[in-house]
Amino acid sequence: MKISKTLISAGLVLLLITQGCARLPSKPPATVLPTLTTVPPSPKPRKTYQDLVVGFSQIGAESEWRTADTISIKQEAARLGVDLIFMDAQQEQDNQILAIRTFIAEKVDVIGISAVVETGWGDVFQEAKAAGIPIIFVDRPADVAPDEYVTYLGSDFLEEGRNAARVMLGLTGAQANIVELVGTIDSAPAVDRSRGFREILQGFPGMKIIDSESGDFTRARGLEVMRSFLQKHGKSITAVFAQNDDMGLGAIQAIQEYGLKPGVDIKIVSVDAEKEAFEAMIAGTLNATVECNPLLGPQFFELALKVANGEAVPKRVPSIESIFFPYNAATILLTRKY
Ligand code: GYE
Repeated sequence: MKISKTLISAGLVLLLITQGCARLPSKPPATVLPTLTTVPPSPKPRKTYQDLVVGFSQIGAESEWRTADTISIKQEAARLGVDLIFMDAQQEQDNQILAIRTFIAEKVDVIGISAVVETGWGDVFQEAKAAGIPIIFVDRPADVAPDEYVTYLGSDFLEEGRNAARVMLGLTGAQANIVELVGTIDSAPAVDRSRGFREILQGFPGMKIIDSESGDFTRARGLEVMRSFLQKHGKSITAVFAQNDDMGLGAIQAIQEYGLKPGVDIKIVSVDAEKEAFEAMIAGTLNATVECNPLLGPQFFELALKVANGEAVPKRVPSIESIFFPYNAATILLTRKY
C-alpha cells in the first residue's frame, strides 16, 4: 500500500496531538575538533549516540511494569543524548502501525517496538525494510518474517510460565484447582506464559486448571475476572496463576472481598516482580513472583547504535531474571527499581 506524503503528515500531526508524541531531547551542538592532517577523512563516519534518531512505539501504560519500561527507555535516551521519538499506542495495534509509518516518514535511523499482539501486522514491517530502516523488538516480539526485524531483546516468557508452574507445584503439593488470569490475548507473553505453565503441569493429574480468562494485564480487569471466578467456583478454587503482578494484585482484592485469605486459602503466583508484589509478599497475600525485567533502555540503545552502524548483533538478546519469595522480600524490596 502506498500512502501520500500529505496523508502521512496529516496522520503525524494527528498522532502528535492524540498520542502525546514526545521528542527527547534536541541534539547538542557538534564539537569542533582540530583538523588532523595525518588521518585521511573516512567516507562514512561512525555514528555516535548523539547522531542517532530513534523511533519507539510503546504499547501503553497498562501496568507498573510498562511504566518502568517507559521510564527506562526515556531516561537512557536522555542520558546518552539520543534523539528519541516516543509514541504511546494506548494498547491499540492500529496506533502502532501508524507510529511505524510515521517513523518511516521521519527517516529515523532505527525503530524500536514492543508489539501489543503477535499477529495482524500486514505490510508495515515490509515497508520499514523497503525504506532501509532496521526494526528492533523490545519486550514483545511479533509473528513476522525473520528478515523483517534485526533482533529481539526481551524476556523468555515460556520459561517464566514454566517457573510459575514449578513454584505452584511446590506450594500446593501437586494438588490444586487453579484459575488463570491471562494477559492481553494474542500477546507474546500471554501466549508463551500459558504454554510454559501447561507444559510443566501436564505430568501432574492433581493440578487442574479449572478456569482461564484474560484480564488484559491490568489490575482493574484482574479484579473483575477474579470476582467472576469466585462467583462461579467459590471455595473450590485453591490457586491463582496471574500472568502479571497487576492482575495478581486485583485478584488479591477480590479474594479478600469474598472473605477468604489470599496467600493462605488460595495460593497466588504472579509474574513481573514489581515493588507492590514484594509488599504483598511481606503482607503474606502473595506467595511468589517470577521476575520479568522491564529496565530495557540501556540494552536497547546499545543494540540500536550497533545496528545503525551496520554491526552484527545476535538475533535474540535475553534479559537475565530470577524468582522471588516472601522469606527475603523485605530485604530485596530495598533494592528494587520498579
Ligand atoms: O508482564 C505485563 C505488561 O510484555 C512482559 O506486559 C510484558 C508484560 C508484563 O503489561 O505487566
